[in-house]
Amino acid sequence: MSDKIAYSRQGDIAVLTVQNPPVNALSHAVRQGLWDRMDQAEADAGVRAVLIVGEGRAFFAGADITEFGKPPLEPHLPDLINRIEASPLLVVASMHGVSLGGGLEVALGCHNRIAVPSAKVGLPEVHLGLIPGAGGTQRLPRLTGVEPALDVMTTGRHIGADKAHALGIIDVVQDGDPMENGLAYVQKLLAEGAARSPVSEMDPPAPIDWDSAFDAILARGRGQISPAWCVRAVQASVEKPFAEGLKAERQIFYDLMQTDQRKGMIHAFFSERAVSNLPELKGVDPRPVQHIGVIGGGTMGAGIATAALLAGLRVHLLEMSAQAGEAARGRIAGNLAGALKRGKISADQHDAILTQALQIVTSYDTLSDVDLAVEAVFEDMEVKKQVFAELDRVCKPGAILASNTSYLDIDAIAATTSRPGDVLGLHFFSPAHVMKLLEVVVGAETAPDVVATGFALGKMLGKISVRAGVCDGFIGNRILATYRTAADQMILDGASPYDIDAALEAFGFAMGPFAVADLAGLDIGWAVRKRKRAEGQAPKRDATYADTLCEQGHFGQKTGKGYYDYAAGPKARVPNPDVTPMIEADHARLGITPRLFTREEIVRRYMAAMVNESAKVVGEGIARRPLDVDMTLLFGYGFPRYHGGPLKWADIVGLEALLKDIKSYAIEDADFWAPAPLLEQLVADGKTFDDLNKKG
Ligand code: 3H9
Repeated sequence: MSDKIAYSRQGDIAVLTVQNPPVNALSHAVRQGLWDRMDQAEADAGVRAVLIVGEGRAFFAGADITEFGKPPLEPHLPDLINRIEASPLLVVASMHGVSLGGGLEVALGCHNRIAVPSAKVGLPEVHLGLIPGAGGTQRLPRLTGVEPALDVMTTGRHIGADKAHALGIIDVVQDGDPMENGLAYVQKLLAEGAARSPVSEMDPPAPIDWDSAFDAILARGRGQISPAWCVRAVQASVEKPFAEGLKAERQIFYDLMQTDQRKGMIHAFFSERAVSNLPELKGVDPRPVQHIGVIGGGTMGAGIATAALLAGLRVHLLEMSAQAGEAARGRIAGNLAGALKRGKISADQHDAILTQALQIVTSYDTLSDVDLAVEAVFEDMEVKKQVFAELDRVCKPGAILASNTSYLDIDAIAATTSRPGDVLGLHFFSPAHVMKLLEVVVGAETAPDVVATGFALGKMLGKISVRAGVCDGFIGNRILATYRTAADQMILDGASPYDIDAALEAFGFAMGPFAVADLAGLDIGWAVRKRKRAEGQAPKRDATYADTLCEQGHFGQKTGKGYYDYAAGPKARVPNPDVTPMIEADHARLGITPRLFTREEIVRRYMAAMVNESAKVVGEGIARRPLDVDMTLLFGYGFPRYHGGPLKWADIVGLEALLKDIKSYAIEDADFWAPAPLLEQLVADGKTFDDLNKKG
């Protein structure tokens, strides 16, 4: 019999304790164990009730995601839950930690539910490209009504015990030990002679306008389909008898299981966790970091300082003058006010951060005690070198010196110090207290415990940290530069920025590249292009329409105009009519006859450029694994999660066909479209990018 479920007797109560660390996922062994222990309890003379309780961190975190995509093994979770619910014994769930997905569905199959106040429940299957598939879409609406149930399952968010109680999901919330609470609750129910109350026997809730709800949720999903399908499953709970509703849910769940979106999202789930799990850091202890110095209090420096302060670190922020320091304090105060408003910190924490944890300083000498200093000054090698010379002079031995540069050579920066082993890049994304990505850029001399500290700091700040090697732009900006160039080249060939944005927004990006450029500020790209031209690295057909926009003072949203006109507000963009003539001037200058691009062709070229450069980044060891690229693009560049990342997407659409496309584009521009050797190798070997992830 499965050792995942311990069986014990407490008087007339059989206690089933789930022991499947780390999070009690409902694996095959757990399902079988629960089934067998239910049989045992029903055959055990004198048992009148069953208490199900989880050991360790959770009640249940849901179905075992590692089993998805493999042939399902009996007992299936919906059958197990039906079996629990149909038991003649009174069955009670005592919940703590999380009860998610199938975990909540098990609880809904029990006759009563008690939870500790810190418990959280949710149906997050949509984040895996699925819907709840073990009765959640049928039982939850019977308890809460349709709209709250749809909110829970289409957002996938976790709900605290009190809210869940108010919604009718949990019967009792009580502080204390889940086992003791559960036993006392079952005893009380038995003493009161409480009848079993299967949720499936409750009346279905009132209907809503299903088609409008489906359409609205589909539109909100930006191409992701599973949230909308929750509506159809819940509709079945209202319109069909329970058993038929379950069948409808099962069919939708099964259909979604076959989709590429499910594959992409499950890849994202595991990659998000694997990305900071580097074999080279096994057994390497990070250096302690409690106190950091931030050099520069502009948007980026203030964002980094905010992230550190919100994580409970002390921050010395250095600015060049008292006035600039006050401006930086204002930016941080603004960020913290936002955190207070969103309930991320209390009023007391907010005040303590501003009065105690944050110090604005104007002299490098005050940084002598910091554990780590990160500079976020102007993106210029000479300026960076001066900053590092000062940090090298004042920082204590063992302090880590980090640069937030987006492009510049960390090795060259490190070489100007007496301690290159203590130097690394920590590339945050703006706004740094919001964006999840952190590139930990490892130089040739960076010591392993310094790398480990970069990852430990990322974890403290709640970031997804990715290891990157040194090259122009590291992982993310290097790939961005290439697919942006592909977009610019398409414009030269005849596509409009608006067609390109529309095609990529339909692909699932929140914003197309030209809307993003407007948001980030067109001056950034302008500076890069000027630098590249000065270094002799201009593309063969060098477009100038974007420079013309900048020369006229249009830097995007911050000046009210860029590719789009924002006169009616940042969200109400309309194409800027001045842009098309600028592009036409490039066509005339370069002697190009523009041609039409379909949306499909736009996506295909843009993605081919992204994948090809990504493969080069992996092949050169700048990213260690394909999943490192996928997570960089997902968390820093708005890549749609349901495609899993560019290299997962490439695996799904097929590498051979992609390589064929790239070779056909190379006829026009052999340098830009030179196929990545790694991509050619994978195609020759009949392998996928994901095969390289599995090697670890
Ligand atoms: C479902 O239930 C479908 C049903 O409706 C129908 C079925 C028929 N399975 O995140 P952490 C692993 S769909 C397998 O680092 P935390 C995770 O990979 C499921 N493994 O910890 C990691 O492994 P490693 C619906 C799982 O404290 C380790 O546990 N449920 C599962 O930050 C620790 O995880 C969900 O979608 C799983 N279900 O967060 C919940 N869950 O150490 C998904 C976790 O090797 N899980 N692992 O890297 C979560 O949201 C978070 O993991 C959780 C813990 C909040 C539970």
